[in-house]
Amino acid sequence: MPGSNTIFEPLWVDAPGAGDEIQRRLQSGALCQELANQLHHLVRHGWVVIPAVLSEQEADDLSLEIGRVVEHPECFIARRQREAYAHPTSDIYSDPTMRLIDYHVNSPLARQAVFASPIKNFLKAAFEDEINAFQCLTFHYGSQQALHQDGAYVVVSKPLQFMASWIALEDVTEGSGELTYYSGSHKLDDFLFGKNSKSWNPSVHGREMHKHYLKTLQERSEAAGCVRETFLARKGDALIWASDLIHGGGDITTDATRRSLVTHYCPAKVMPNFSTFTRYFYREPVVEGCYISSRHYDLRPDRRGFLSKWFRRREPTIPFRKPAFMGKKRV
Ligand SMILES: O=C(O)CCC(=O)C(=O)O
Repeated sequence: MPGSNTIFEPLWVDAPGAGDEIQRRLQSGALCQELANQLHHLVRHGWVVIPAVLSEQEADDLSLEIGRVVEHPECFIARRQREAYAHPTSDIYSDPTMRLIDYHVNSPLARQAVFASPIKNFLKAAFEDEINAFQCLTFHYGSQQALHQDGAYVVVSKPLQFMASWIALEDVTEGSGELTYYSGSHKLDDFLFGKNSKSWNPSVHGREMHKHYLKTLQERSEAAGCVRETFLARKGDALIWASDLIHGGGDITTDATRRSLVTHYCPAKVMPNFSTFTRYFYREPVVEGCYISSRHYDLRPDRRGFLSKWFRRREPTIPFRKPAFMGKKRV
């Protein structure tokens, strides 16, 4: 559970007594043994590995497809961390700071990965609700992102009620900027920006407070006895983490790529903050009980995209959408 002093409403798996509750659900037959083990791991450590959510072939297909986004740059969004949004150029395969944003909108393969059955079953049990995959990033290289908690930047109506998955699209090698995290750090007390915010708003809280926040994360984790670990994933493995887990991208010391897909999910009853300022907020159904939404694309059913030659050969197919919002101004 997050620090017992949290002022935010947790998911049941983050609440006091979650371990006992998992056992009760196991005994009543509401949870199978495998899910109960995964949930116990999440409760204790703030993260859990689910191996082989994608086959090698599925991971390769997705990588190949990502390798072709520059054929339709107008339909995709890329961004260097905290810089302006842009359409992708071949930089996305050479610049380690580049990532594609909301790739799940235009890719059936990404949607299948995001809602691969073992991930879907786990999140359904943890959320006790339908699932909304509301943000999705692809990485070609390690991000080298500083240690952080997602809630500082990913804003939803209940700040503790979302999770992330990290799916390896290739075997991860040492020195490629492996995902790194302080195990158990999701139990630290809240860091509050201002009086009551888990998210950092630069114009309200200022850059100094952000620097201070980043500086405290390692100190607080180590003072609490949390151990730093890395995820040396095999192709197709996934790691799921709780919103408050302190994590980031390790240092890159080799030329190796580290292709991966990262998704943020919330229960359907929790609202991503962008629903308050994009007039087109919509949850598009993908498979039973699973939806996607996007800050950047208008997914409403009457806003059809066009069928790309890419996807005509695949079933089921979806039309390509062009971004409606590149993050420059509010719509
Ligand atoms: O993949 C990484 O290196 C870090 C990803 C991450 O921290 C995030 O998406 O929140």
